[in-house]
Amino acid sequence: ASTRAKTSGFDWGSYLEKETSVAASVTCFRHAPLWAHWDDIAVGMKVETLNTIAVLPSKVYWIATVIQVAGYKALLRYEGFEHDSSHDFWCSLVSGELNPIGWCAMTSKLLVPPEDGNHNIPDWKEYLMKKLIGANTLPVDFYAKLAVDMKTCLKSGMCVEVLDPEQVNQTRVAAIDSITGGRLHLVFQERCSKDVWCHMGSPLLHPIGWSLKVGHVIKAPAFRWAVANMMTSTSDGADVLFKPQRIVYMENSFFEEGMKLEAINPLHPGNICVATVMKVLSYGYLMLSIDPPKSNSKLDWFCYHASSHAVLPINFCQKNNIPLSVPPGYDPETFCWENYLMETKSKAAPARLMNADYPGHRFYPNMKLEATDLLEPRLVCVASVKRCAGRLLLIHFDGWDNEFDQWVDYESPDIYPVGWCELTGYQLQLPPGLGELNHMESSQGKKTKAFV
Ligand code: MLZ
Repeated sequence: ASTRAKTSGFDWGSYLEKETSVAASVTCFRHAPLWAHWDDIAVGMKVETLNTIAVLPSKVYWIATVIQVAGYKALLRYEGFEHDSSHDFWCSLVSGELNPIGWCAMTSKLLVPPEDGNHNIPDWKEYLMKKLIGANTLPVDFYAKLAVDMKTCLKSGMCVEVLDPEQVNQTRVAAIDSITGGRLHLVFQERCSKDVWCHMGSPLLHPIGWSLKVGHVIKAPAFRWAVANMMTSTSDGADVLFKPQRIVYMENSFFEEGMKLEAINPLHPGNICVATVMKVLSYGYLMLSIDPPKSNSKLDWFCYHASSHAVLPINFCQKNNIPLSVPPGYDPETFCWENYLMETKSKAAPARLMNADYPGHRFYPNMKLEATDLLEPRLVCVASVKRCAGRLLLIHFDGWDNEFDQWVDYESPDIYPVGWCELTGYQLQLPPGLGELNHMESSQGKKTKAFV
């Protein structure tokens, strides 16, 4: 299929065709614009769009049918081409280039059939009448709904607490520098080796005062809270935007210090490790450490909410056939939880405390999407679902070594439908080898960790 608008240099449509992959549907991503309205979008839907094969001096339009949907993108065929795919084209459903049937009449635009497709249609009017009966089109308020979904109440200048990119056991105060598609670029007041980029729904992001409230370490004197608080309260109170965590009942039986479990390693999100609960904070937050637990140095402790997808019961890996990262001195092949608990004189965290809610999702291996590299969260990359295990998806970054794979929750705000970057104006990272100019053929070997 041909492309008509080569705006970004990368064409998801031809990439999907080349890779013989499908894209995960927009309905898989709760935080994506138009998520709740995407059921209106279906193959067979008819739209009005620019007729690019007309050789007329002025702009004319024609009707096209959606023959494939891939994330926010659609493959279209002009009406009258029937089974002839030679002029099919990919277009973003959210770019404003596609309009509902009736739009030309309403805005006094000309509908002119393409000249190229001599498809023996003597009477276009009659032909169209037949084709349009019963056909769906874009809802008239489609773009209005998109505009609503693209809005955010967060503003640059607002302050938040966020995980310190230099030290995983503490948060620090940051200010919002810019917002793109709900992704925040955060900057720190004092020198920091890294800026932070995260979606406003990220579990790493908290309202001012959060650390104090839950008992988490924060790199900021009380003075800074006061200043930040003032700044936030003058800007509509950003904390209303933070969705409340799942309520957990911590009385009677809850996670206890010393309990063992399996957890996604925040510094290596492709690894699920043997971990220990080091401290139970308020409101269901836990400080964990990868085994062997380092009780003398708290620097490696990290915080997950008890309901986080990253907190997993023992034997989760074994049941799902995922290699478990075991403590040094143990062999992953022979590691046995029962023995390990005996040797370390510890208990396993009960599986019933973990969030096993799994209403099902529609992700399957080999589906394509756009995914954040959690270790370099400025980067949103061309990626694939490699595996599914319960709520978890193993994301593979196309063109990168398996070493870069990362586990995420199926509801993670860090994954997006194909075409999300184009919609929001965020830069999409292409698979290495495709280069800026989209040389599809010149695929080099897989990029390995040595390039970091
Ligand atoms: N500095 C690193 C960036 C890796 C980004 C990979 N994203 C999937 C490198 O160039 O290796």
